[in-house]
Amino acid sequence: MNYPKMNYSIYPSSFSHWFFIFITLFIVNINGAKIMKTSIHSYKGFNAKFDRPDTSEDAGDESFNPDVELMTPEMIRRAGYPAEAHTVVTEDGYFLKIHRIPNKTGYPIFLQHGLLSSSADWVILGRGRALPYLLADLGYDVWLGNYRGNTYSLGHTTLSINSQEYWNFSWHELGIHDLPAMLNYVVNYKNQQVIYIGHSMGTTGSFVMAAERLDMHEKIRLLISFAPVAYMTHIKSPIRIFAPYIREIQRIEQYFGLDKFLPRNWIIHLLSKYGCNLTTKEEKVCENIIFTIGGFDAAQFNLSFLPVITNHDPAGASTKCVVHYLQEVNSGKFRQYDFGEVKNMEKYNAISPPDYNISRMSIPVAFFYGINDWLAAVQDVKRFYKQLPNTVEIVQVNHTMFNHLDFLWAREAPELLYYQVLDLIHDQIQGGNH
Ligand SMILES: *[C@@H]1O[C@H](CO)[C@@H](O)[C@H](O)[C@H]1NC(C)=O
Ligand SMILES: *[C@@H]1O[C@H](CO)[C@@H](O)[C@H](O)[C@H]1NC(C)=O
Ligand SMILES: *[C@@H]1O[C@H](CO)[C@@H](O)[C@H](O)[C@H]1NC(C)=O
Ligand SMILES: *[C@@H]1O[C@H](CO)[C@@H](O)[C@H](O)[C@H]1NC(C)=O
Ligand SMILES: *[C@@H]1O[C@H](CO)[C@@H](O)[C@H](O)[C@H]1NC(C)=O
Ligand SMILES: CC(=O)N[C@H]1CO[C@H](CO)[C@@H](O)[C@@H]1O
Repeated sequence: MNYPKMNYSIYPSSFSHWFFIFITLFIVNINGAKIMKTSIHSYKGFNAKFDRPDTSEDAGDESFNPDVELMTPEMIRRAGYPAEAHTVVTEDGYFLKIHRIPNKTGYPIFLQHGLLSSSADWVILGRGRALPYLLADLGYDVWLGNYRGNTYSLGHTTLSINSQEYWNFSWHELGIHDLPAMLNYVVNYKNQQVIYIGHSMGTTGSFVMAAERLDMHEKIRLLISFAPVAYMTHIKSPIRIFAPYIREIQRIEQYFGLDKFLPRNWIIHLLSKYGCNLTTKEEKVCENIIFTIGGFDAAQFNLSFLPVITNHDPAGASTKCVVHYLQEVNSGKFRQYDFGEVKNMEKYNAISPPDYNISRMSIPVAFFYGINDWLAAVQDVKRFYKQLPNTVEIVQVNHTMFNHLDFLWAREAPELLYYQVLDLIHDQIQGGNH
């Protein structure tokens, strides 16, 4: 019998793609820190520092920034504010930590971090500059959420954090489980509505919640979105080069269990303590690695925060969160996770995943975006905003280089962004008291 001629080879034709992606993911996930070490290693003067034994670390070492080792509540206390930590459990069993700068009589404001981030990132700018402190100074009750899988929210009622099942979530689950669990806790605690401020994946989760959890609508006074991410068609971040290979990435993820994206480990830890305390020129190396994904704005970034930031980030996330974003780059839609046709049929009873129903997102929304943002591109942000049914305002930050991370760490973030946000919050709360 004559079989149709096919292009047989030992490897499937996509093998080289596969291989490239596997190696890249492998490097990024497991050995990323080592690569950093190697590249920085080649800089003169680094060896002596890096090879210094790790034992001398804190005591009497003047090059050590005290915020490097601190947990969020300790950073808050060091800045002169009271701090609390509250634990909640989600419907699907994940333990989450909410940090709080309490004010019993204050209106509750809930802040939610983005991808590979944690509550610590909100307070890095320090007293008189960081948004949580500005809010606390005005008498608000400030709550800082932590998504599952980050440094502070590791733990589950039944699953081990080393299991694949634990890391089996995308930002869909963050939106339908994590945010409702944390916000319900705050709403019940205060017996009051909350104002929500999200950054990056903190906005994505809130959009999922607004579309899927209609029971949450009455509990949230206003969604304030910094660098809103829903549509991703126009992202400029280099991570978009992975988007065409997303199917392969998912397959590799299945086989090799790359379920946890960019884990924190001791090398990153060590690097952040000594590795990034180099000359200004050498510090650029560290900068580039951290800022490659989000874009960089040298004028707004204060290098003295670098050791603190590298120690707290990346704070851990699931590979599925990244994969779900890359699916959006390809599809041009804001929709649920794509499991592949067979499993989509099983789960959604359709070949493609369903779109999130934007017309249902009736919580009032205010957008703030930067025009140099590599992840939340202006076209995507505006397209999404126009479709939302209940909008308050959309504001372009008045700075040509303002990027994704400037929402947290820009030198002039208070002047360019936060003061305006404080006015908006004030107006909203006053408006409701008429
Ligand atoms: C709480 O906020 C009020 C203003 O709303 C302020 O007068 C009070 O001092 C604050 N309390 C604390 C403990 O900061
Ligand atoms: C991950 O979750 C999906 C459903 O969301 C399920 O079909 C799949 O079996 C899970 N995989 C693992 C490894 O738990
Ligand atoms: C950078 O941060 C340090 C430490 O918080 C601060 O002392 C310094 O004034 C900041 N520099 C600028 C230019 O903002
Ligand atoms: C989206 O939500 C609106 C309002 O609840 C509803 O009328 C519409 O049928 C929904 N669309 C889809 C595709 O489910
Ligand atoms: C934007 O900033 C420039 C200078 O940095 C200033 O002249 C201008 O008035 C600002 N525009 C708005 C709308 O605030
Ligand atoms: C930002 C920072 O910690 N800089 C320190 C780097 O290390 C030298 C000594 O090696 C210190 O003098 C700097 O203060």
